[in-house]
Amino acid sequence: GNTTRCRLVHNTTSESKVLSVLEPLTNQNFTAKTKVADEEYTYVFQVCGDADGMKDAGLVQRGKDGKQVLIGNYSLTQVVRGSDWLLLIYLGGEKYHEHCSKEPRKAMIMISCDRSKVAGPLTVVLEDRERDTECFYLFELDSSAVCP
Ligand code: M6D
Repeated sequence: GNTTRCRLVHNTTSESKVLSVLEPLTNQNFTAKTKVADEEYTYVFQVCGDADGMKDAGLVQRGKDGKQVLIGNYSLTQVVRGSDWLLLIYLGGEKYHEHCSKEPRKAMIMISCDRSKVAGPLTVVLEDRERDTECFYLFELDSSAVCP
């Protein structure tokens, strides 16, 4: 299936199996907008596919000027599943210039069980860039795909 296009950082059978539950969410862009102070962005997310048409990008940030910033790459994926949720992590985004010790950006997408919807909408929780390392962009999405 399409979820095999994601490359897992830790390539184990159990992790691939977890990822495969997201098969119904592949081949579509999920978008969300944010405005914090004077910063306005559109985020585009895909499950194991080119978000916003950017190659290897699973999560892209677009500014008002249309400039794309890679937040996370689906060729560097991690996934964790609990009873009624799944956390998808995309690593290897564009490096910060000033924040977070100039580390690469990273996206975390928390997908929670909701039997009433196939998927969506995508919501932006926050970007935490006020720390030395391990900064992240956090998103949420509801989907029946992760229900027990
Ligand atoms: C902007 C956006 C913000 C990010 C900021 C980091 O373009 O991607 O989400 O926090 O860049 O700025 P620096 O200067 O640390 O690269």
